[in-house]
Amino acid sequence: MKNIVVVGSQWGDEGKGKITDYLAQNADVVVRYQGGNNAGHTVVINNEKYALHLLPSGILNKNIKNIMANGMVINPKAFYEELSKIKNEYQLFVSDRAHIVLPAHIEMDKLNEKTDGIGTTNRGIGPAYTDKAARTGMRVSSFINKEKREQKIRQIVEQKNKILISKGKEALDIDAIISEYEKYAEYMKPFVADTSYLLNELIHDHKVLFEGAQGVMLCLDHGTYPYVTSSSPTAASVPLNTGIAPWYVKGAIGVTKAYTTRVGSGPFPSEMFDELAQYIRETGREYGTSTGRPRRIGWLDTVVINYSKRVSGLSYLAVTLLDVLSKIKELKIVVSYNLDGKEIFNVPSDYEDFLRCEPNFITLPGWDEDITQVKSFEELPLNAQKYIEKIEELTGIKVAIFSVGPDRNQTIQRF
Ligand code: 2SA
Ligand code: MG
Repeated sequence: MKNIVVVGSQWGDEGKGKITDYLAQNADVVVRYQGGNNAGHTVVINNEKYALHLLPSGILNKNIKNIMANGMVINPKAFYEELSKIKNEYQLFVSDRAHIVLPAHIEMDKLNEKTDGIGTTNRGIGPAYTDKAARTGMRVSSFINKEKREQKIRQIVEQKNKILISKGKEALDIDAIISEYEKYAEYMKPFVADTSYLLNELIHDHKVLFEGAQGVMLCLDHGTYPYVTSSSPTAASVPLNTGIAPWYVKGAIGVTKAYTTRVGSGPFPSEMFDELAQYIRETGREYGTSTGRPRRIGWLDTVVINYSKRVSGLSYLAVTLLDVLSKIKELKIVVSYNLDGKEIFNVPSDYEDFLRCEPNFITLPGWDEDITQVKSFEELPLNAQKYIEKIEELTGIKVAIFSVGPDRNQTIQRF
């Protein structure tokens, strides 16, 4: 399929990076369209490990054009640090309309966390998008212009300093930021482009892969508000966040773990708290790549997947970390919730209602075999095949890809 989006269909960390890396082998262009360095995944190539937070997943392939689109918020220091570690040749374009994350946004994020308890990544993402919506933010095009940059930094940091001081925090040194950030601006300048223009030129005769960060349940509009991120990880947000017509997007691969995880606070009906949760956490190495936080663990929830399908659009599913479920005797899948004595099949808009939802499960027999070397669907133990087929039945979406380990060759495409 040409011009497809990879979206997380749960609460992030579904293994989008691995699926994007796999699909990028056939892509000409990879586009990040929202979020910033709150995302995170590791790519292993030739035994070399790269932690990507901000950069598109195609950055390690010199033939791929990588675009950081207008919907992103970019921390210039993180940009500098991440990109200067990339030793291979690469092609990168940064949108002149993307917004800039400053140290003051990070301080505000930390401050807000104390009262809001969202469990953010403390990367300044929410406050940077707040400034964007309030029309007080700084775009990349201003950032690379010395005069505009200095004026904007002064404006933004002065305003945040007032709040920080009122909360008993230390004010940030504006002149020090201005002088440090000059270096990052000069570094970023050669990559800056009108990426909407560029993408519109490319999209007709190139294969474009749009790379979502986080997951649909963390969407500012459709997620478990206020326990969400401040952008939209849905496939539906791609046109707006990249500057293309909606009809250029041909489909979406919804990535889902074979179970569910969540970091940060907020409702999570299928969450488990027993030793099995700990077992899955250790077996699946369920710790945040950006912050190292242990992830909360739960059973697969098809109410969530069906909801993601509706609000984002999911043409196919990619089921990751199937190997982690090996050796578990019985596997549960959420098929509906009970809320106030009624069975519901949808995600309630009020997070407090969602918190009160009691999941209804079906139970499937597990499998004992190690499946990490499996190369096709047919090689999977019968119960693993049935597990996949049950997901298809409950969601009405075909599982086109599944993965049985972190390596590129442990990702298996069925059709
Ligand atoms: P923020 O920082 O404002 O975006 O946080 C708001 C909520 O969004 C969640 N969030 C994430 N959830 C899962 N993975 C994320 N990225 C990193 C990763 C996380 C990490 O890929 O591993 O390393 O801890 C991510 N980014 C944001 C966050 O937990 C809040 O619930
Ligand atoms: Mg991640």
